[in-house]
Amino acid sequence: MDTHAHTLLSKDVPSKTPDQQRVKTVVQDLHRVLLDFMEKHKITHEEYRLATGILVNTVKSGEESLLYDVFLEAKATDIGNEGRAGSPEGIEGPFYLTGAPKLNAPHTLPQRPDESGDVLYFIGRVTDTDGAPIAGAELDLWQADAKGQYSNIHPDIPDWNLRGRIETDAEGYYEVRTIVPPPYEIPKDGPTGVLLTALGTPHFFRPAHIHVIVRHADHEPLISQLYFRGGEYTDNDVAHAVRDNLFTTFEPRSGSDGKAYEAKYDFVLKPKR
Ligand code: MBD
Ligand code: FE
Repeated sequence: MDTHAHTLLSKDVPSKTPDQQRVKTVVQDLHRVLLDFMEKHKITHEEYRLATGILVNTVKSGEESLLYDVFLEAKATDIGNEGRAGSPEGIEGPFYLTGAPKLNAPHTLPQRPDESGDVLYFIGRVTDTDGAPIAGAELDLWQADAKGQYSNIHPDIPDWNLRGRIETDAEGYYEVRTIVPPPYEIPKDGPTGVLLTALGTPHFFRPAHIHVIVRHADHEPLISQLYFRGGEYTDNDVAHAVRDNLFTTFEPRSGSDGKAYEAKYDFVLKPKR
């Protein structure tokens, strides 16, 4: 990861101004928990400086979001999913960028002429919580290439490669052609990898996945991340973010010559109040 600018673009200001009493309550409690923790373990000044150094290094290496997303994001997403109407959310991860190109039907995610990877058709339908189809819903998609790298983040990939925005048709259906992504390996040599090593992680992988944010003017946006049934590391994701209701049905696409697959997932959006 080499770009602080892109991190700034995507993780800029919170969309809502946080409630000041809520901020005070949770930050005070976090502070107390950390002080209790330091007392419990008799954290020395040397250890304290090591810890602040790790946080500084995450920023220097562009891993500040990666670190938190690997260790903490799934918990926030689970809490948001408690009692939630409509489809569950999945973790966003560190690599979302606003402003991906809008694509016209038939949709194909931007890719190099010789893009590696098996062809994948990602298809499904978007409905509301009453089952009514939602026409013109936007799916803002991003995924890794066959080497497990994301455009605009990792070097030597054309801008916006395997990132794009598509819309559902009049009956709420969508279809986009892309490639089957591989598992994603957290860099071993950055601060996140060093911490995982210290914890004795058996591997550094996340299972293959497709990221998508589904939006429609009259509905609440949905941040999702879909996995492939039977895929490697779906049982032991280093970010602990796989949930049973985030699997696509993944199968060979019938009638197509060569290797092609179809992954299907239907989204349910909840109306804005
Ligand atoms: C990813 O692609 C991702 O989605 C997360 C959560 C962490 C690292 C890489
Ligand atoms: Fe990802």
